[in-house]
Amino acid sequence: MNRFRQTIQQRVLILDGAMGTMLQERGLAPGGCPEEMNLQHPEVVTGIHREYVEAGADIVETNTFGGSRAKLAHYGLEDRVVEINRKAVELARQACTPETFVAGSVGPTGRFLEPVGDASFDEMVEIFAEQIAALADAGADLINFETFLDIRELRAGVIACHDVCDLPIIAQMTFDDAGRTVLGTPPEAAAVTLDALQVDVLGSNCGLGIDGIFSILQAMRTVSSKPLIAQANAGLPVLQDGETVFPGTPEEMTAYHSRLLEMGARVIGGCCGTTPQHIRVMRQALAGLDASWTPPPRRGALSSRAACVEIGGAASCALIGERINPTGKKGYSEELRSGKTAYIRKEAREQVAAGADLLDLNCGLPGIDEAQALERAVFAASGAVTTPLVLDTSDPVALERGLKAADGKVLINSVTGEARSLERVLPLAHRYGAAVIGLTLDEKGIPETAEGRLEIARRIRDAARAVGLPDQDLVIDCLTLTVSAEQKRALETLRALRLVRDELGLATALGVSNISFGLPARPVLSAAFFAMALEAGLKAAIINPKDVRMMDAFRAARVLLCQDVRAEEYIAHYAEHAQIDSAAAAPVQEEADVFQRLATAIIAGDLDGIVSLVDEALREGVPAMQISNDGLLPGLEEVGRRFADNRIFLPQVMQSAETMQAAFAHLKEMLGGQSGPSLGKILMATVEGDIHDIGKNILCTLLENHGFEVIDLGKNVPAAKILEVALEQKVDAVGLSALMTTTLHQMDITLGQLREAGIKVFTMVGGAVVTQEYADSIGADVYAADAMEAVAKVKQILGSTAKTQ
Ligand code: THG
Repeated sequence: MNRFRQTIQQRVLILDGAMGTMLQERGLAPGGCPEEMNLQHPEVVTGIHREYVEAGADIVETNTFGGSRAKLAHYGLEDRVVEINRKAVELARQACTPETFVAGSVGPTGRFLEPVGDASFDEMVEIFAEQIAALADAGADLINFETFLDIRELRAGVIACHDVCDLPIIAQMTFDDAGRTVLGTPPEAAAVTLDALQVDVLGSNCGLGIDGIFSILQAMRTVSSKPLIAQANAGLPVLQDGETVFPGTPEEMTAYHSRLLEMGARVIGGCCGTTPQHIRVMRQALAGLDASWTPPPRRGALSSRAACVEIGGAASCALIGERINPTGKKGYSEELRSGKTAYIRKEAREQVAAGADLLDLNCGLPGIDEAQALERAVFAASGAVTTPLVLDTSDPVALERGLKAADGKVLINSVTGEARSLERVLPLAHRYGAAVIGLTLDEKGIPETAEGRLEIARRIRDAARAVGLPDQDLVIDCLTLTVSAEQKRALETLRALRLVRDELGLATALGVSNISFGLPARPVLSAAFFAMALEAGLKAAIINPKDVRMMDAFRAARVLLCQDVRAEEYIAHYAEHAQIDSAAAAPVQEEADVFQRLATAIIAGDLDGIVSLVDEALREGVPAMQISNDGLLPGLEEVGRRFADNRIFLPQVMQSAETMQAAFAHLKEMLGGQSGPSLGKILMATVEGDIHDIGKNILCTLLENHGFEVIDLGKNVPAAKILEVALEQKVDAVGLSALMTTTLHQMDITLGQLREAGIKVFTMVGGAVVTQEYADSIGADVYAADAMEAVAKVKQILGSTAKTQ
């Protein structure tokens, strides 16, 4: 194995500091070409390298940051690329010990790519290839891409590097304090894109101090399992007496070392303002730290310039908008012929607004230059939205043009099990850092059975592994065939989804709407099939997100499959006054007094935080009774009001109730098992013959939360049993629930028996089929439409009467 790759597995390496600022300090190259110093003042450059090596740097960087043809052209040096880069490696090597690594530094070209600028992608690749080949030929141990702002330019650089050598690659972008590069890329999107391009180490240099770089790496770590690099500036530059000064002390720069190591930073260096003294202290700080690190599991994801989307694994099914496809669309077809892009931009925006996570781009139309059309489509869609793209083409030439035009990691749609397709498409996916949809068909067509499709999926998987594509970057399309032709095929497709998931552990995709070709009311059928496919584990769905039925099916299925936790997204979308109450979601303010914070925690359903909050109140000397009355209960009352106003819904009420229960349980424990004074004793039961108890259980929980003692007799409870317990326990109230019309009369019977036995308790009835009229007709004291209303009414009545009994 390569020495650098082996070494970063074993220990953390220190990379030297700032060539640029060091040269400036020596009064060299002010306004001139820093790289020319390699030729004019070689001893100064080597001297700087030597200072860093003596201070303990494991890696020194060549003085070639601006050593590309495009950059050197500013000084008329464009024909001396090889000479300057070769010399730079030699100068660095002269300062090295046998263990020291020489990293060839490569910076941006200063040119802009089409369509914004005039450089084509191929030209950009050539510019980088020339410089990197020179560095590699001269014996650099690795290549360090630094200070990139344009992710697409960096893509070109990394691809060029793979083209000309096998050297390990470090790839770094520079972010501002808002967490994006100047051209709009956040660290997550950068990491997904670079990870797919098979760099060895990724991270961030310059722009920020170590605290800022640390946050950037944290964000990168959420999506990538690669080793990381931190190359922070020595603090943020300040102007002192007309001079730029980097104020960060060596000690400040080492304060993050242990956290960086834990996160998997395997190279730590400095950027502007980092002196040999900084490197010396960093080296010492590293000595005592545990350098072992196990990479986290890989995750599947796609990216654009400005965003990334997880795919497969625990992620929700990704919705791929299908509408940029000329099938059956005359307007778009005409546009493809005339080279316009208005339809693409409009559909991109509308599909994303409707909920698309990814956009499928299909430009396949007979008689047009598909490569040019796909390139244009990629530029148009990338300009209109930030959604990652899916390139839908069977033409490898068009595919490659699209891959060059893309800013991030795209999904190729698609490769098949045919040898010819595998040979042409998979190497493109690998070279351009893309994921691939694999269609389960081959030279013999589409297998009838799910097992046949599984076999092809396995073959595609093996071929993908052979070119170095990880399983996470493969999505298997089990193929939707129209159900109107052969009805049993739909079930076979669904079975194939499960097989591919369970046998191969791969993510699956479907062109869902194909199911309904040739039948009326297509969305009806497509939506039902979609829901079934989601249950079978579908991870990417090519659909029309503007079709309300499809999105309805999606949101509903996510609730039923427990993917939309507490149905929050469902509620946010369908509730009349939409959005979950923002106050409930707002973080608890530190300044608020403990009672307000208790109330807010109950409203927000903060199950994780409530116990420590109760402890805090107890520590402040607040009596348990007051914690309950002035903190918890006002919170729960607010929950009731919001529920009544349709601002929140049952899942949130239950979350608040659980939080309340946790608070009470803890209070009780702290008080040595005593409960507080009860507001009254309530017997609760679902009547005989009825086995529904959800509503009753909710009410029991809420009543307990509000300080009542509840005796819950459960469901299917005979009148005699209710009578017996009511007498024995001397309850203050009896609450009865029924959810079926067939069991409603049991309420009448039970209340009748209570009256006959002379038990004068307060009675309450409720349940789906119960109405105020019915409650009146059987002589119940109170009817409540839901649990919250029941609590309010019970409190009103028992709150005053219970105490006098
Ligand atoms: N698997 C994969 N990719 C695919 C498919 C697949 N790409 C293409 C297709 N199938 C998915 N995309 C579409 C796009 C449009 C339609 C269906 C699937 C469609 N068009 C209507 C028609 O042809 O009548 C026009 C509708 C309109 O005008 O809105 O239905 O299976 N990997």
